[in-house]
Amino acid sequence: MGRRYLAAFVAMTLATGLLLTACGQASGASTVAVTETIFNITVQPNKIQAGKVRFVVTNPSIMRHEFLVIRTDLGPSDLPTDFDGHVNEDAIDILDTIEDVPPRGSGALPIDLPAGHYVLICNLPEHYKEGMHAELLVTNANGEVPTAAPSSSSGS
Ligand SMILES: [Cu+2]
Repeated sequence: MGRRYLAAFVAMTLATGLLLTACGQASGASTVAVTETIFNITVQPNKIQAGKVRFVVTNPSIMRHEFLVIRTDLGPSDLPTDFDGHVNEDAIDILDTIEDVPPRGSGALPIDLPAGHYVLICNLPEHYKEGMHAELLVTNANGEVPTAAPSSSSGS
């Protein structure tokens, strides 16, 4: 008799569990929910505090995607691209990647993010050019988003 209710309860718990772990499981890590579709990326929230971050990337679409975390002061659509519309991965600062976010699947990426300006993209052929890019702001203790450190241009 109670079986049906139990099943419904379990289903509900699983559904809300996603939301709850975002806040509950805390221990300092913030969860950023990313959704990759054809061809768009949404980020929730798109402004967080520096520190441990867990990206949970969901792909409800029927197409494979990937997920790149890039530190840059450039706008989401202003990254340097090759002739074929790829972002030139040698010319940008990639912090980490999920190589494969399967169709109707998901992936998770724990990462430690310093304060700064980030762009999240999918760099499969044409995907970036078609609009798969989004912005993420990571604030320091003062709530500011510092511009990139005097970084990669000063090669030794
Ligand atoms: Cu993609």
